[in-house]
Amino acid sequence: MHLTLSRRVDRRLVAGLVALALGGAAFAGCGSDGPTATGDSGPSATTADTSIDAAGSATLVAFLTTEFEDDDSDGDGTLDQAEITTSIEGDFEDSDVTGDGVVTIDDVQKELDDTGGGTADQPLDWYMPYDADGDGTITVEEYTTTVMADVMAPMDTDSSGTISLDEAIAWHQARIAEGADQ
Ligand SMILES: [Ca+2]
Ligand SMILES: [Ca+2]
Ligand SMILES: [Ca+2]
Repeated sequence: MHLTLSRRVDRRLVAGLVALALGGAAFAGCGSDGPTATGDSGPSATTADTSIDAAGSATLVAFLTTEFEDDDSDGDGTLDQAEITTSIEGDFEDSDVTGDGVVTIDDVQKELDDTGGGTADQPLDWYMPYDADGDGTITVEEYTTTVMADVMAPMDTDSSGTISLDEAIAWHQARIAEGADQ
């Protein structure tokens, strides 16, 4: 997975972020491209089904399939622990924009500088909820631990220790449905 920090800056996406994570592109596609009829960006909580529409779902599935295949380095159709760890560490490296081995508010600011501006004027955990000890620095250990606990473990619904594409899709669809509720 290649989730850039800029995607995570969107607070709605931060919750999951990760590995098979909330591809901002997929999320945005679901939210803005679908023929939702109302055209109203306000909370349209009247619809019983808050899940994404068919067009959005197809976008999500295509995105996740591509990301999944990238991470499934042995091509066996599941992500094992080694593949998951590699993916998470790759995401971390992508987030460490300054390349100093840790993620801090400086990385958020540099990402903003590189992608169109803005000021990182909130605590680090506002942008990236991985600073477990609250010291203003996200280490690869903190990042990996958080992602494993908050994303990978819940995603592995059959507790097989590996992630299937179906599990990844189901998890993301559920997160998006939650987002639509808010
Ligand atoms: Ca595999
Ligand atoms: Ca850094
Ligand atoms: Ca920390």
